Amino acid sequence: MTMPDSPGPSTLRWIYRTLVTIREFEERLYNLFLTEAMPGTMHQYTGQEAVAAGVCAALRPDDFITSTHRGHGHAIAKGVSLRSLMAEMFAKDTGCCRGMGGSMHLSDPAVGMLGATGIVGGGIPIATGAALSARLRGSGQVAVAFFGDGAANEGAFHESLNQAGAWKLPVVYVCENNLYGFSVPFAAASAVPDIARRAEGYGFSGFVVDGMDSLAVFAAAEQAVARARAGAGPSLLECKTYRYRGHSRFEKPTYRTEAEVLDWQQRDPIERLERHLVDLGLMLAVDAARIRQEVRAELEDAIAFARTSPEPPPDAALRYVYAEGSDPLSP
Ligand SMILES: Cc1ncc(C[n+]2csc(CCOP(=O)(O)OP(=O)(O)O)c2C)c(N)n1
Ligand SMILES: [Mg+2]
Repeated sequence: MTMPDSPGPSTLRWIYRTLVTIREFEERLYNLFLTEAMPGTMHQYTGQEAVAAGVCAALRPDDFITSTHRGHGHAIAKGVSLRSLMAEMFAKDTGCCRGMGGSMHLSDPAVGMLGATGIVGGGIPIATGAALSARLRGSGQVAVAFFGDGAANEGAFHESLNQAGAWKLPVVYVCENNLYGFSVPFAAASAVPDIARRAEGYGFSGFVVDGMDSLAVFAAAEQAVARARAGAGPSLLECKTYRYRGHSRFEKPTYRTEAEVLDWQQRDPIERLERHLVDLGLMLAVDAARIRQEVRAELEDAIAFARTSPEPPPDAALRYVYAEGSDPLSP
């Protein structure tokens, strides 16, 4: 990869604020799930923020993303409102999926967020299809599939990459290798250490990226998106990253050591960008505290909105399953 220009001040500030918003959202949600009646479970993105923020900073508002079971950060970075996200967590009618999706099924087509899914690898063919749609419509849009290291061992990953390579589709595959699929270490599940290498088998390039460094992610994403938009086909970015919390809400990770967690926390993406912005003179330490307070106030507003929102009406349980007007029982 050639080195791109470094991002301008407004992009840097946007990335920083997005990192902080995702982190604060997850931390607040952790407590809400412990103390309030929130249905379902959740998988937290804490630690991996640089990937969602760095990639989405390189996208246009009308570009598409697909996400995973660990999707809160992707939704925030692509522009889903905190109010509609929080309301969705509370299963309220004002949620982005009318309270029927919950943490694992977030979507908002208006901002190009095509959906999170509980099916590991399920978003990869959807992003590939969105890229084909963009190609057929000549819209110039790019699609991004976010997925984990575990998903890279699913058939859907290989089928999608093969098709996208053959048709040079405008898609960027972003693998967040956080070293574990549930409790299974990646090294035990793959004969190759770098998922990025698999792209070669499908006729395009793969890159290993420091997934704790939002600017490294942004630089790699910017180039991959430019290639896709120019008709040069797909790319695979493997972002090496780490989740600070357990796999899901209740899990206490027994399969990794405290020392490993602490080691990754030394590379924290927020502190790293904060230092960089201070060095550039774009931010003072007091600005960091102010931004955090502003984000916390936005979150409290979103929580109050969610708490006071109505529940979906009972008859809505039968809606949105089949296309309106169709009768699923008739042949
Ligand atoms: C098709 C499918 N297989 C298995 C599962 C169970 N499952 C849920 S999350 C998960 C691990 C996924 O690991 P990875 O893709 O690395 O994502 P991470 O949780 O690390 O973000 C598994 C096996 C599932 N939901 N869907
Ligand atoms: Mg993983």
